[in-house]
Amino acid sequence: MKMNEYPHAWPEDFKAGFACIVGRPNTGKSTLTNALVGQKVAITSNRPETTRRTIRAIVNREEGQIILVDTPGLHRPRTLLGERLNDMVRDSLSDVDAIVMCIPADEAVGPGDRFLLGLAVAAHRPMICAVTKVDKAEPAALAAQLQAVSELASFETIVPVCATTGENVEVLRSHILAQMPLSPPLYPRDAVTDESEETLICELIREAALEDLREELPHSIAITVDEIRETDGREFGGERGSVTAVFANIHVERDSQKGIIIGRGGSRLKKIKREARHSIENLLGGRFYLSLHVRIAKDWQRDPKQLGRLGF
Ligand SMILES: Nc1nc2c(ncn2[C@@H]2O[C@H](COP(=O)(O)OP(=O)(O)OP(=O)(O)O)[C@@H](O)[C@H]2O)c(=O)[nH]1
Ligand SMILES: [Mg+2]
Repeated sequence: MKMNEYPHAWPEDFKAGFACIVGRPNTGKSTLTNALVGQKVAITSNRPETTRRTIRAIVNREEGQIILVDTPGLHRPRTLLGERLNDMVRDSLSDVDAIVMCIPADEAVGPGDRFLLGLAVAAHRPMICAVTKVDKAEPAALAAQLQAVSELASFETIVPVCATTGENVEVLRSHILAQMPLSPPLYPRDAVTDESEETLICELIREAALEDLREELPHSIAITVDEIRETDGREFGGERGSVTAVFANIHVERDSQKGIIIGRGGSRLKKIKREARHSIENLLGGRFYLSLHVRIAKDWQRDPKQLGRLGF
């Protein structure tokens, strides 16, 4: 490798490009994205349809840079929101240098995978298959799944991977990088995402709010931010020193849901605040103060006007 003479030099054979991560809901796309980056950028949960916007997360290596595009899980839409989420997946397929399709090791390949595969094939990009959650399958079942996947399409490569233990994550990273074109770095080489502070804050608040929720409630939650400003901690009765104050709203669809989010004596909302602040400080650094308001946006998932206001 011959370095050029600039202070922020990169090798002449440096590669950089985009790879989107696609798959059915809950297949481990966002967990895998974070594992590939080596830091939590995308939110995750054990509920399907957690990811609601494409999130760019950046993998930096000596020999290259991969901009991962984590996408919502492709599913059969039941609401206008669902249709918008699927549109995001379709759009991202056409704009990348490689497609990483996630199929879990512990679930049979089904019509949802085949439908997505059809879209991916039509995008004419190199495709890699990540067989995710290998810790959840016995060796024989995993072998059968790898066989089934290999018969599905002509993937460049198939990598069994476990995002939670890190097994084979480096192997997958190298295979993705191999598909990237020769290019100088596209982002600063210490960046982990190019999402705005506001987007990341909204996502992390939603992740905290999703925890422990059941039934349809996770789908009913949306977050907006009214204001982010720098201030002194004493303004909110905290310690002296600079603090970023965030004023945000948690939108739900019904009055009964509002009560669940707030919890008895406000206990649940307090927990959401504490956990969201913790993860925001971890990702963005510095001290944060969060003010969260729970509001009702009736049936927003089906209402084009409200969807627009909530950023979809
Ligand atoms: N056991 C195990 N669980 C995993 C693994 N990867 C992800 N999970 C879990 O699977 C669930 C879904 O993970 P996500 O990363 O949110 O899945 P996703 O595909 O991004 O989901 P959507 O954004 O809703 O489409 C979470 O509870 C994860 O902790 C893995 O390698 N092993
Ligand atoms: Mg996700």
